Amino acid sequence: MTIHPMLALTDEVRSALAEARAVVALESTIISHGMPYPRNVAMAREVEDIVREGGAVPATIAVLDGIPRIGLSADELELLGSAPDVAKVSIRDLPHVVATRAHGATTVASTMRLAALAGIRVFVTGGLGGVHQGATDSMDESADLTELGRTDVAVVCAGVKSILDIGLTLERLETLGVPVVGYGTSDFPSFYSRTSDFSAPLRADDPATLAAMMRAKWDLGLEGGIVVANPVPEAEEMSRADIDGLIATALAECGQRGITGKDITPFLLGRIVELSGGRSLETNIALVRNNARLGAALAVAYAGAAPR
Ligand code: PSU
Ligand code: MN
Repeated sequence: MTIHPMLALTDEVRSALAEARAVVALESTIISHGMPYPRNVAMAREVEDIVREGGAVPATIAVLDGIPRIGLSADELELLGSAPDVAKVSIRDLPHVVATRAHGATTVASTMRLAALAGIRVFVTGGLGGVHQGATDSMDESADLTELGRTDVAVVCAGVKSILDIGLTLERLETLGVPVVGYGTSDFPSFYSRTSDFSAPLRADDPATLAAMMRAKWDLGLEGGIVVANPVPEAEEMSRADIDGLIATALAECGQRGITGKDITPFLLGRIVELSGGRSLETNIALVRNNARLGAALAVAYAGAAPR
């Protein structure tokens, strides 16, 4: 397949795609706005290694100097994780960051779109954006949801955090026609915890089933993504009682300080790390590692199953 001329691919990613080998896209907002430096950069490198160990090629996606990059060098990862002028770039922000030749870290939504442009169908992240608490007034819904409704990429995540309204997020995904699959679980996970108040709408217990779902969806012409909700490993999970208290405190502070829009998620994540004494960061890193292992296995299964 021909690669979009505005994208810059690393040699590793370019040859993997040319040979139809397994490739896993990774997002960059989680690096720049989701975790503190230098743990963020260490996490990003480690996750790339996990994907390689799983037999796939990692493609961390970001915009540098206005150029959408599919795959980053070690220096580029460092820049992204440490430079203060890296914008959080969702779909609506892509034209500006490209036109002004700026740096941008891509969210789930914009990473999905760039991955699909490059021909990558499997994407690993930590948590999805969704419908925010209080959205009936604020109308604050992440563009991650609308993107899942239209772009053909399977997204491996650890479910949805209760900084969001999990029930409304699941409702919106249903409306958008997005399959939401619990991996090895019938519970819908809530990022820091293996469960939530909600069941997973669908369940799969092995990568082959997920890969077959991807083929079935797109062969039927059903455009859009699939959410693979992979619960955090038991040893690393936080109790819902513990985390819900911290989230409530952080949400109240967010309201008091008048933080709105795209700044809400980074603020809440940072405050939860502080309020938990660093515990939530360890859980966050553990779940991303776990997602990278599954994402690699899924990309390998899909590459094996897919005549492209
Ligand atoms: N959840 C996390 N870490 C993150 C994000 C969400 O645990 O870094 C980021 C992702 O990039 C996600 C974005 O796509 O936040 C959603 O932001 P918004 O609600 O502004 O679309
Ligand atoms: Mn928003």
